[in-house]
Amino acid sequence: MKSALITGITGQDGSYLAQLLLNKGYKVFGLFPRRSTDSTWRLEFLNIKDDVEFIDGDVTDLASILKALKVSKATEVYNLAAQSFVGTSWEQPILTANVTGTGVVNVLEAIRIFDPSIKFYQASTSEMFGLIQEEMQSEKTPFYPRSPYGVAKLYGHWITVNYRESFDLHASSGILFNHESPLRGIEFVTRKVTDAVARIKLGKQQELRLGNIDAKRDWGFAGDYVEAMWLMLQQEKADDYVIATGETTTVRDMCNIAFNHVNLNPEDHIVIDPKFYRPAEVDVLLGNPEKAKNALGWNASTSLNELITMMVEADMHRVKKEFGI
Ligand code: NAP
Ligand code: F7E
Repeated sequence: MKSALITGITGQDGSYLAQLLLNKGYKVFGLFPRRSTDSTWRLEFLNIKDDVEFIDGDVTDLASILKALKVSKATEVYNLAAQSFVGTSWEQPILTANVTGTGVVNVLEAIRIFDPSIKFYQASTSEMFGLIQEEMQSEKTPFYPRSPYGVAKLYGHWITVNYRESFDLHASSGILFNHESPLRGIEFVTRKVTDAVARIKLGKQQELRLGNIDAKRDWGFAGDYVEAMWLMLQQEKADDYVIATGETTTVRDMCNIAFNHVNLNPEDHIVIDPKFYRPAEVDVLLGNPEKAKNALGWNASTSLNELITMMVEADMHRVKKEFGI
């Protein structure tokens, strides 16, 4: 039986990836940082919490990663751990650098020391393109990060490339554009919107306060994107791939989809609040997934309409349950 170790297993992608790997017959281990409250709700939602094995550890603690490699005997390591909220990265830039940046080299060093034949996946991001240098971003587009998060991720990306080139590690970097789901954290804009839409529809909230609704993102479904991570580690040679839908939409239009689904008018509820503006914004992102399509046979199979509808429905269900409606 193949074993895999996932850092960030309790996050959105970690949970979907764990489910995918379990379905493929892997034994799945998760590096589990200590938290004072339970952080396993996503694994419970997918009904897989008891099927994965947690190993105490943190990506800022090299010794704990080494122990996790030893205990799990993993042949594939997926490094998804991060302080991943862009807004918070201006409030906690050093923590973001330590976890999202230096955390990557800790995992790579652990692999290099323990067993360099272990395959490695790094969760890179379209945030590295930031102030875009080309209208459609591909693996060849120069980077220009715009947040401490983007800067930390850029280090993670290049150190992955460097370990591949220096030590011949099977280390791949997936440059994933925004991907969402009913398991998305509530602070990210899609989930903030779908949760608010459900609460407004059910009479539990009146307004939705947002920042820059002219920003454009290339949004896909997380369930589709974790498949691409796995595919990268099944290739003979490690490489870097952009994972995206190839379509971009404003936050405003994404809101329209969510509100329209439950017959509400967004203009009656959205309030622009400068509190949610960022010190430096990424105005537009649009990914070119051609390489992944050709080399991995990967395609984004969920439209933004389907995705947002799925999220609104899930939040309607949750809010009804919360209020016993
Ligand atoms: P997420 O929901 O924020 O999950 C992050 C995970 O990392 C959580 O399980 C978190 O645990 C864990 N973590 C945080 N600090 C850690 C530490 N010091 N040691 C070990 N684990 C730690 O993020 P996601 O949306 O699933 O994204 C997964 C990865 O892909 C992240 O690296 C993110 O930056 C990257 N990415 C995401 C997107 C996207 O659109 N979703 C796009 C491109 C790249 P706690 O919850 O207990 O803190
Ligand atoms: O913001 C705008 C905001 O926080 C999207 C992370 O997974 O994807 C994510 O980063 C856009 C931005 O995601 C609000 O200014 C307007 O332009 O949902 P978000 P993100 O910053 O794109 C990348 C690929 C990652 O790698 C990250 O880890 O929406 N926006 N009003 C708002 N955003 C939020 N959060 N809240 C608002 O009220």
